Amino acid sequence: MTIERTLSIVKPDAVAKNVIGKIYDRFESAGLKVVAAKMKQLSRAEAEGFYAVHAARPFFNDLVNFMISGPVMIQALEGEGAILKNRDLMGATNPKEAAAGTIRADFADSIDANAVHGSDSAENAAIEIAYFFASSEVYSR
Ligand code: IDP
Repeated sequence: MTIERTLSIVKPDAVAKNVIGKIYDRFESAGLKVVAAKMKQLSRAEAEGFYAVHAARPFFNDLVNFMISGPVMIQALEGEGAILKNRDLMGATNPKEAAAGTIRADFADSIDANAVHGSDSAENAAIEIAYFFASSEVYSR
């Protein structure tokens, strides 16, 4: 395994539920380090740009509206196999299908309001981290 970085977002539903700390605990307990973090209310343009790959999907507008409905907590996570490890911690996109003990099984309500985002590849992780953080804001440790 190599040391990787991945981009994670605690989505508006989980911020509103006041479970940022509980979700961070999942990351840290699994050996992932928070190496950059910021709370932010995304603009419509920022959310549309972030999810541009989904622009043609029928759920795109709902997704963007949800992502701008409240502040999000954005972080870069670093650790061995961080991308897959974070996806495992998150669980399936639809919380009804998410394995027991995953973040989405425990904190998400629906496929729309599903608590967290996590990069799905090394290529996307690099793009997504750079979307939200300058390299000087990422503290490798
Ligand atoms: P992921 O977040 O597990 O990587 P993606 O397929 O990349 O899932 O989709 C991005 C986000 O779009 C999901 O987290 C979810 O919030 C939303 N989404 C995906 N599929 C649907 C759907 O069929 N209906 C409504 N929202 C969806």
